[in-house]
Amino acid sequence: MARISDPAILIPKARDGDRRSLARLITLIEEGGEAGTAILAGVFGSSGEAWTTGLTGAPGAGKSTLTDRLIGNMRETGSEVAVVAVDPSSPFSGGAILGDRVRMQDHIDDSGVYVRSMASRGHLGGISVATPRVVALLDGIGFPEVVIETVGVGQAEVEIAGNADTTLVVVNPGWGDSVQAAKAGLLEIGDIFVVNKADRAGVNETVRDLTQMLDLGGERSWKPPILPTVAATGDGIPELWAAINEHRHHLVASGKLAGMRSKRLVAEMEASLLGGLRRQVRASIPEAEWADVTDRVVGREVDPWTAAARLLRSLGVASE
Ligand SMILES: Nc1nc2c(ncn2[C@@H]2O[C@H](COP(=O)(O)OP(=O)(O)OP(=O)(O)O)[C@@H](O)[C@H]2O)c(=O)[nH]1
Ligand SMILES: [Mg+2]
Repeated sequence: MARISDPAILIPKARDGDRRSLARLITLIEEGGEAGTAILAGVFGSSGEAWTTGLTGAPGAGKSTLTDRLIGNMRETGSEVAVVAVDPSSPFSGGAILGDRVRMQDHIDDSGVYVRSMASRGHLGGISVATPRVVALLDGIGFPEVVIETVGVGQAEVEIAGNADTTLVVVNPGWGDSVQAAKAGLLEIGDIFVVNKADRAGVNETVRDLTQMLDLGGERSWKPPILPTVAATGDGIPELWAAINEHRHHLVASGKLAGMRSKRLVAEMEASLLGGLRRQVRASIPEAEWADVTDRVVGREVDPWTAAARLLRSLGVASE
């Protein structure tokens, strides 16, 4: 049987809770192209309602365990939850560790929880391109809560997490972890800092270090709380859930949410436009010409800037 790719069939089925149709829609979006765009157009009208919570932090910091706990809070009101786990797949890991990253133990049999893992380097070529689209789909399909788990190792992963409405930065006790978080650019994007594995030594020091580093960032209208948790036992989770809701109310009441979401829509349009142009430009240079030009650049016969300017001129595009 041929696989169905018609959004007009798949979208209503996915809305009715058919997870196979939803999985197919996500795959089509990951593959890009017209089918993906048609799907996004089909659900856009009913999107903009989901709350997205991003969790990022070093490998093994406890993001999945925390997510598992938070799903419990989200499910209390009956909200369906979708979890997107973004794997910073490298040629070395090959995404083989995906399975372990996303197992949501406590909710494995709950049909109201949908978990999907995806590679941050997908078919669309660029990094992290598909994630905001998949989140838009889950939103448009009707999930009121969407959780994005990313390993905060690279800029792309940090960007993905920073695209959430509420971003949790997860660190562990110990000096090294908060310094690593700072180096990875996580201090800027955190709305809430979680010091998980607070059953270990060094919690107070880590809270103090984070407080100091965040103070260096200057005054902000939202002062990110720093909360110790033990995800393994549930300690500190009620406080974390309260902080997430507080942040949500802050964004709504201050009017910042509307501004943030407007910016995100424009950024998505721009990213999509530039992605298309990049592919088109590259595709319109014949392979032989590309090989010839790169050979001459590598041979230092021509500098890379002049070579690019000539190529652009030959395509009728003004150079810089
Ligand atoms: N001692 C202790 N262990 C914890 C705590 N929370 C999680 N763990 C353990 O830490 C390990 C990693 O937890 P995960 O939730 O898989 O961490 P993660 O950040 O999702 O890991 P990756 O997705 O691989 O980056 C597991 O063995 C957990 O049981 C905690 O609060 N205390
Ligand atoms: Mg994980």
